[in-house]
Parts: sequence; structure tokens; C-alpha cells
Amino acid sequence: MKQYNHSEIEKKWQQEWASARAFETPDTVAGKENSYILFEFPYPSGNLHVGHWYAFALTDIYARFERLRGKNVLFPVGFDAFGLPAENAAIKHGLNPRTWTYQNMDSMRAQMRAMGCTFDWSREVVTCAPEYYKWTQSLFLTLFNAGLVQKKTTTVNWDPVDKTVLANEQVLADGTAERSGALVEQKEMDQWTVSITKYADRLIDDLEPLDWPEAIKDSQRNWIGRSEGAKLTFTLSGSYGSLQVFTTRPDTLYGVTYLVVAPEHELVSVALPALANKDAVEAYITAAKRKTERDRLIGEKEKTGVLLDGVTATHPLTGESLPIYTADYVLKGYGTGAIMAVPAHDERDAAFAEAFGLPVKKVIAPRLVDDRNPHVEGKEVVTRNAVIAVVRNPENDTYLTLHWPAQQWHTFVIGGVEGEEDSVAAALREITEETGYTDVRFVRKLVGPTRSEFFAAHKDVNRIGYFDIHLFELGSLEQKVVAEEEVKKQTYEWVPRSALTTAMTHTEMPFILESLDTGKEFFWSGEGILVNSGEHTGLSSAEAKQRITEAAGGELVSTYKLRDWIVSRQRYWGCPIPIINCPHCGPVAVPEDQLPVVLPEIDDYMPRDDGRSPLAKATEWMQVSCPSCGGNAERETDTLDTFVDSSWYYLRYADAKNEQVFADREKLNAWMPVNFYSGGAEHTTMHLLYARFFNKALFDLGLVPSAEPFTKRLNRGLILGTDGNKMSKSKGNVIDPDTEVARFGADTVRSYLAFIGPYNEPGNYPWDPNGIVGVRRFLERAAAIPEHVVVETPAHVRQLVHQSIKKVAEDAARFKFNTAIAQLMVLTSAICKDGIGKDDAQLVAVILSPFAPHLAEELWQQLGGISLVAHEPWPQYDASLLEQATVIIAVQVNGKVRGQVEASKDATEADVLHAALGQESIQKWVGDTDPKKVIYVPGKLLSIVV
Ligand code: ANZ
Ligand code: ZN
Repeated sequence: MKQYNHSEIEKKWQQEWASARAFETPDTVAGKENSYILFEFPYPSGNLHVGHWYAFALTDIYARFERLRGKNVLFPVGFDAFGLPAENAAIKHGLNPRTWTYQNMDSMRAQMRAMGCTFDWSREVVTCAPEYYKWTQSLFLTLFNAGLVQKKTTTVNWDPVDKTVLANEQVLADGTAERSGALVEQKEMDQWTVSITKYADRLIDDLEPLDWPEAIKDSQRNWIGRSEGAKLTFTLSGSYGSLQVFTTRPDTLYGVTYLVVAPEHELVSVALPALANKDAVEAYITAAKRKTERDRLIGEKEKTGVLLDGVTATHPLTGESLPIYTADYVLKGYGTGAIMAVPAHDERDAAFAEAFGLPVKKVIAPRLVDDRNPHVEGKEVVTRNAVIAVVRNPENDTYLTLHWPAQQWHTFVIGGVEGEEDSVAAALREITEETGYTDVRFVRKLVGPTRSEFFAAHKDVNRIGYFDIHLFELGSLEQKVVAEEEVKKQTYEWVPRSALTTAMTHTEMPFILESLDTGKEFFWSGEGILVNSGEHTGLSSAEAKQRITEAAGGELVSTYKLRDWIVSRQRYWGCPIPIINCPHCGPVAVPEDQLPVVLPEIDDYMPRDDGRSPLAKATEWMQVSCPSCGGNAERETDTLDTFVDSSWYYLRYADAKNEQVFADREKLNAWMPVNFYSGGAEHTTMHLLYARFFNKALFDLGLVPSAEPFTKRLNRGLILGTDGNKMSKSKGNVIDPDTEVARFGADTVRSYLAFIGPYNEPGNYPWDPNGIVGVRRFLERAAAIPEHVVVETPAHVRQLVHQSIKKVAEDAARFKFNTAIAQLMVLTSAICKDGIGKDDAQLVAVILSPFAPHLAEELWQQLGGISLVAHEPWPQYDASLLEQATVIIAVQVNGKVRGQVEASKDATEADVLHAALGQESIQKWVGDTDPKKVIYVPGKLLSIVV
């Protein structure tokens, strides 16, 4: 075409596609494989931003590519249309949330049509439409009947000013409400809860075979947070019964010096009336309620708590009496809400014990094996207690070290602890024996005990040493004479701090250095060998976990960070929960033939003062008779979390219009599981986990064909403003896609976003105004291809065409759209320079079409193609053409380029000269005379001098 008029072309083809219903997908096509390509359906905010383009148009590139590759592609679209923003807008501007939402969807549909995507609009789903939420309600009841949904008392964020429950996202970091600014409280309320935790193990274990990026799988595993541990029971004093704790470290049981229960723990309220410090405990509980869970866990370093003065626990193995505290670092909803505290090996317990002056008892020694000096087979193993003395001379900041010439060791003063001797006394004795110094003062403990294995060559035994390591300071250089035998064994030397490295012989060196650096005793929270643990002393942590749990009468269990999913919302603009609360029968399901329970019309969307949802203002709607006993009853007034709506929308796309069932089983068989799901990183845990759970629950009930809904998943990156910051109105760096489309065309915007970076590597890509201009030029050259049609494609162009067919397919299959575009740019430039035959030009239109679909249709038509390019097959490349590498060689005559020849890469000088002289344009400069001189730069240049 002479001029690339994008708006004309794009409008024309969007109309053609729509009137031909080009992308309505049948459920089966003979001889074609189905491919279900899904992106996260948008919230109808009212305006498309660049992020939407990046999400939809780039997934469309893949959908188009799959279609060209011969698949029957389902590429559906819809709206996740319930939710808070509509309600907030309604409250703020006095609008009806339905009106607001439907208007927004209308304008977004128009914007989306401009993208040139192959959406199948005939399967559109809108979650706020009764035809859709009828099935959300039906599936909710399916889970209810399967025992996976219950009403439970849970802790929620409560805004005392707005009198409403807040989602975590509505609570700011300082613990105040986003809207009202009130200090958010924690309140116990009855909430509808889905038992996602029943699926915790399968949600972890079934990740393994999925074709998902490892990072996403890991996030899900961490979010679910499976911990293997034990439940142990402690008997309580008086008539309080017993207390169960959850621990991942039953091997540390002998190190327990106190217990802690969460402020909400039952024991606190039960014991409260009889406690000696009742008032202090009550005050503490009130304060704890103000803090969010996050603050309690990580917010404060200072540990707070209060003793339950009047109840104690008995250690199940030693019979010792242990104090019990309540402290908010222990959470109600995790494990059993009670812990056994081991301040020697748990950092949080250590901080608490320090603040409250509680005893610390070490029971685990890290196991250290000296690889440079390992146990020698067949030698006797001798275990002993030992000590390492790190002696510092404060005068010149040097340290006392020993050289062992026979063993090539480099150590601190080191020796055994005899019998009942104290390890500090033993160290002082060894210092004098080995180096003669007598004026030495104990400073502090650095490390210990450790459990170290090495071969003690000087004693010819395999040593297992339990080491304490202490720091001493030299008072003066006062010295005794050192015995001759000691001098023979080792000599001493004062070295600077920098010479103390892991090159020294002790395997404990990293621990020693850490303690010297931090000024604190080395803290071991890992596993190891048990010490101070009665009959279990000497066992490894792994063995001890089982044996101690058994001995204490406990049980091994797993716990999870994942909580059950609270789906109740005290909001208007959501799917009504199809339950009737009967004073006699309790919660009763609304009979299936009465679904949907339609959202009632009201005109004030604020929650009620008592915290109940605004639906409770529709008093007539609310009053019903119980389906079970016929008595007076009330409808449930909470609505469902919108994540419930989006947990099954991909199933509805398979059969969006069905009025008998949420989706016909045959159609689900045809489409599920989704082949490819593209989405945002923010949905890695919540939505993706909820949807997997939902699908699994339905799978177990025999309602869907696969246990997993999404075979392959990609999280896309983020498009930033031109200044490299996240686009935001306040920064003034927002790129409006409609403006860009008006200026450059949808094909340019699509291709530019494809070119901006590899789609499969979620990164942050700044919008570059020059970059999009460059892509526009590329499409202008592509638009000119029909002007460059020649009778026969030059061989090198032909080769490039076939190389491009291969490379673009390979790149697109791996979501490397950027390098695919780069290849198309090279190809287009070559065509504009050297021409292309018509048949080959048609192939170019096909491989360009996923990226610039409107332009490709136009080219296809101009080049005589029949029907739509979007329905063509992907061309086959000719492998033999890829091999046969020809090159263009410039020909100079007397230093000036006069023409070019095409020749095989390994043509000889004579071949190239012959070809050059065969061309009239060159012949006329050379004439009849023999060239004086010929220079050939292989594959590049032929220079003729006459
Ligand atoms: C004794 C112990 C000794 C523990 C030790 C740890 C280390 P993860 O791994 O995250 O599952 N814990 C148990 N329930 C808790 C609760 N409701 N709130 C706060 N902390 C709780 O953490 C499990 C460990 O966290 C448990 O093992 C328990 O402390 C603590 F050297 O018990 B442990
Ligand atoms: Zn009833």
C-alpha cells in the first residue's frame, strides 16, 4: 500500500472479524486439537490501561500463533464484576453499583475491540450477572453439602468508626483504617469459612508436575507453609487439665523452661478469675487486641507478655514445674495457639526469656565434622568434654595461637576438661600449661557446647569433643616456664585479628568469628546432637524427634501457615450467600430451584451500625420461611468474597450459556485443563490457590475432569512509565493506550509491547517513546511490501523468509516475542531492499499476523490471499534452504560500488568475478580490458581495479 493508514485498516478488519464471527470457537473441530488460552479477566474499572494491553494483547499473540499452528483455540473474555470499588463509588457519588459497573463494562468492551484480539465474545462471562452468580451460589452449596463450608468464629479487622469489617488491604501499615483513619481492632465474628486447609497437602504435592515457573510454585509452597512437628501435652496444676502445644522441635523438649499461650487462648479466660495478677493479665489482653497479626509477628523486637500467676505446667519427662505466660508473639490461629518455650534454641523465646529473666537451658549441640581431618576407620572413638581458650592481648589487639608442627595445625589454646572441672578453670589451666601465661582474666563465653568430630593424631584416636569456647584477656605478660614436652608439641604466637580466619584448624571457626564480631554468645537454632537431655542425650535431632514425642505421649503432625478461607463479606456488591438461617434448624441451604438468590435493591450502601452487611437493610427480602421446618427465618445477609466468583470462571467459559448446569461435562472434557494461563504476579497466592482448591474440590465430587485447572502458567512483567517508575496518576507518567492507538495504531502498540522484553521473564520495562516510533517504522515498511513484489524472490530473501518461519515459530512458542519481532524487522528490511515474489510475500503476511493482525489481513488481501490470514496454517519452512547459505557481495570498480552479486558463501574469487562481469551494470565500467587487480574479501566484497 502506498500509505499506511492504520485507523482505516484497523477499523475495517475489526468489522470484518466481527461480522464473520471469525473467533467464535466450536467445542470440537475434526482433526484439530483443542487449546484453551486464558488470561485473568479484568475488573471493570472503566478504563483500560497499558497493563491491560500487556495482559490481553500479548496473550492474544500466543492465541493467534496457536491457531495458525492448527489448534482449535478457545480465547475467552469476561469481567470480574463484583467488588468494593463499585460500592465505594456508589457510596461516594450516590450511584447504583450495578449501573456504574455496566457502564464501565460497555466502555471497556469498546476499548478492547480496538486491540484486535481474537476474543470469543460469545462466551463472555460477567460475574455480577444473575445468570452467572446463580452458579456461583449453586457451587457454594455444593461445597456446603460436601462439608467444606462452615460458619466459624474468627478474628477480623474491625473499624470501630465505620462499624465495618475490613479486608487486610484496607488496613494501613500503622494499623489504621484506610478510609476512616480509625485504629483498627481485632474482633471475633461469625464468618462463612471454606476449608481450604483440608487440601493443604495436595495443594503442595500436586504442584510438582505442573509446567509453572519454579518461583511461582515456591511462593505457593511458602504460603501454605507446611511444618512437620509434634503436638505435646503438658499437665496443668490444680484442676486446669492439660495444655497442648505445637512444636517443630520436639527434640528440644528438655530445654523447655516455660510455656506461652496466645492472649486469646482459652486457658487465659478460664484461669483469669483465679489469677493473682488478674488485672495485669486483663490489661495485657486488651492491648493485644489492638495489634494486627503482622505487627505481633514481626512488628516489634521487644517481646511483651505477662505471667499467668496461679497456674503452672509439669514437664512431661522431667516432672519439673514450669511457669506459663501469655504473650502476643504466640498467635491464636497457628498450631494450637500455645508453645513450649526453648530460649536456648529459638530466637523469639530467647528475646522473651532475656526480657523476663527466665532460665536458658541448652540441649542441642551443632554437629561439626572436620573434613580436613576426619575420623580414621578402625581407630578407637573417644568422647570427651573439651575447651578452647581465645586469649586476647588488649594492649595491641592480638590473639594467642598455637602451631602444631607435627600435625600442621593452627589453633587456639585447646585442651580437655577433667572430671568435674569447670570449663573456664580448665581453660585457665591449659593456657598456663601450654604458653606459661598466668595473668589471664575470663571475659565471656563465645560458643558451646559444640559436638565436633575429628581425628586426634597426637593421641591416635578418633575424637568426639563437646567444646565450650571462651574469651579471655591478658592482664600482663607475666609467665611461668613451659614444660619441655609442651614446647615440643606446639609453639605459640600472638597474631592480629585479621589472621584469625577459617583457615585455622577449628571447625568452630565460623561460630567463633561470628561471636567475636557480634559481641554476643553464638546462638544455635539448628538441629544437632542432644545434650543435657537425660536418657535421650547423644541422639541426633532426627531420631530424638520421634523418640521424645513417643516418650512424652505426643503425636507427630503437620501444621500449615495457610488458614481456612473466610468468604463472608459484610458488603452489598457481591454474590448473596444462598443460606437461610433458621432459629431451629441452623443454617439451611436455599433449595436449588430457588436459585439465584437475587441481590435486593436498596438505596443506602453503607453497612449497618451493628456491622451487618447493607443487605440487612432489605428487611422484606430478608424475611423468609425456613425450607426445612417452615418456621420464620432470615436470609444470610453476607455476600461472598469476589475470589469465589473468580475461582471457577474458567469452567464457565467452556459453556457460558448453559441454564441447566454450571457447565456441561462434555464441554469441560473438551477444554479442561486450561493449556496456558497468563496473569499478574499479585495473583500467585490468593487467586491461583483458591482456584486450584475449588477445582480440586469439584474434581473430588466428580464434577470436573482434571485435578488441576491450569497446566501452564506465566506471570507477566510490568510496564513502567517513561521515567522508569510505576505508572501512577500522581507521578504524571501514565501512558494512555487509547492515545497511543490513535497516533500509531493498535498493531504498533501490540508489536511495541511484544518487542519491549521477553514475555516469559517477568521484568519491569519502561515505556520508550522512541521505541514505539521505531516499531511504527517497521510496520510502515511492512505495509509497503506489496510495492516490492517482484516476479521471483531473490535467493537470499527466500532464505531469510524460511529462516524467519522457523525462528518466529520457535520464539513465539517460548514467549520470546521480542526476538521474533527482531527477526521480522530484518526480514522486512531485506524485502524492501531487494524485493519478494508474491507467494513468499503471502507467507510473510502469515507470520506477521499474530503481532500486527490488522495490517497482516490487509497485506494478505492485497497479495491475493483468500479468506482470512488469521485462519491460515503456519507455513512449513524448507530445511534445505536454511542450509544453502548464499550471500550478497558488493562489487566495486575503481573504489566505487557499482553493483552486487549473489553467490554461495564459499564461492571462489573466480566464480564471483565471473558472475560480476556477467552483469551489464558492472561490465560497462570494466569494459573489454582485463582488470589490473582483483581483491576478493570472501562473502563481502569484490574490488576490481581497471
Ligand atoms: C519449640 C521450639 C524450639 C520451636 C526451637 C522452634 C525452635 P514454624 O517452623 O514456622 O512452623 N510456634 C508454634 N505455634 C506457634 C504460635 N501459635 N505462634 C507463634 N509461634 C508458634 O514454627 C513452628 C515453631 O514456632 C514451633 O516450634 C514453636 O516453637 C513456634 F528450637 O517449639 B517451637
Ligand atoms: Zn427451620
